[in-house]
Amino acid sequence: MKITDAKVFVTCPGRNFVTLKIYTDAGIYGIGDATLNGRELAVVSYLEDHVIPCLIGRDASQIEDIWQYLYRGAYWRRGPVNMSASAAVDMALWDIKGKALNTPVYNLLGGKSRSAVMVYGHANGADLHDTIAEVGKYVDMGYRAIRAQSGIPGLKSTYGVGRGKLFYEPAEKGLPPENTWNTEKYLVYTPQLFKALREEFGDEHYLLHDCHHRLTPIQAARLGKELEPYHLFWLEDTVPCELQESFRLIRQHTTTPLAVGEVFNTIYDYTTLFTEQLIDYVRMSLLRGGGITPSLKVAHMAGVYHIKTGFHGATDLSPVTMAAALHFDLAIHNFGVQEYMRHTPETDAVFPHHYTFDKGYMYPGDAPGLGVDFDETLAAKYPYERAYLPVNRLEDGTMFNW
Ligand code: CS2
Ligand code: MG
Repeated sequence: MKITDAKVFVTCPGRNFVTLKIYTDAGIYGIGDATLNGRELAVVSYLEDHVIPCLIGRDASQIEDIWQYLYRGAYWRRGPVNMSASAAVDMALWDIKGKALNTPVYNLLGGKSRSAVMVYGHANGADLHDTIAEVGKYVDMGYRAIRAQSGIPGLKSTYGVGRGKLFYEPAEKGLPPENTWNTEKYLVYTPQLFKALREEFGDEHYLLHDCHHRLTPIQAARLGKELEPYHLFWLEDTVPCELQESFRLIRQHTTTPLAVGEVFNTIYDYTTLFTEQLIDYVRMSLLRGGGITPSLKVAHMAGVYHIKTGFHGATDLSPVTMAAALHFDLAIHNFGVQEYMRHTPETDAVFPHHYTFDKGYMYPGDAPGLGVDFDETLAAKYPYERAYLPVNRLEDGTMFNW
């Protein structure tokens, strides 16, 4: 089965998505997600100008070889643009293989290891009262696991709290907006928030929280320690993750479970974190990590060190990545939880899919391949709109992390 053509589509049904469609001489096509939030067009060019010409004529069934060809063959390894492009190709090829063999992708990955995929939703509130109310909505929808983020008293706006309920969208149209940050205010407030949440909802639900890389190791240690009485499911991205060794200090001080990896893109970003058992959950998305093929290796290596998966599933990953993640989550042994930020109805209409949500769990469905499609005609009605993630500065103007 030879690859005959591949096309890239950019659409903005509320937010930008980049989609790759690979066609074969068997009349079967596959689709992959190539969306890189705020840098979408770089991946479009990488695919159109540098990847697609090398794909034509290759055997679509040779998924591992094509992945290695793109990774090793480029000479310039790693990086979010390169790996997102490779991920789109990889997802599309798994989709094609599933359709060719008339079976859902989870069957090709070893079959079901569980019957359902536990997901966590995002409860975002402007303040403590509002956040309690938002968590309550997720409790009512039947979620077992809920991430709580809140505006900080004394700070005008906070990344990760955002506009829109249920359809939280991190990027903003136009040029990057700026937030102002104060770590001390955040550190004082966050334990109060989780105390209030436990008092309101008891111990039944898993609670999660994302620090968005804003702490130093000793601040992360302090927060982890102060959150211990509220036994979080995980504390995510405490420090900027380039320095894996910084987790040694955090780990020494707290038993709060740690999750890391949404900005990582290869297995080499994890070697110290895994081998020294410095984290509990690996967060990389299938999209940022180069697709299903390399992510299987990351998950398997994590499993050796008692580390589970909790893959990224934000709205800036299209329903194609969501579908691929659900097949993956169903199949691997060391699955922990899957992030699920709901897409808008406009996005869901552009990407008709078989996956479903029921009482805090998701199911990829049994359609052959990934079970998600792309409506080109509808997509064409939503042209690309420039949008960026906000930037963050300290109160004195110093450029800071998210
Ligand atoms: C967040 C994301 O889902 C998460 O945990 O960190 O909202 C992330 O900031 C965006 O995906 C960035 O594009
Ligand atoms: Mg995050």
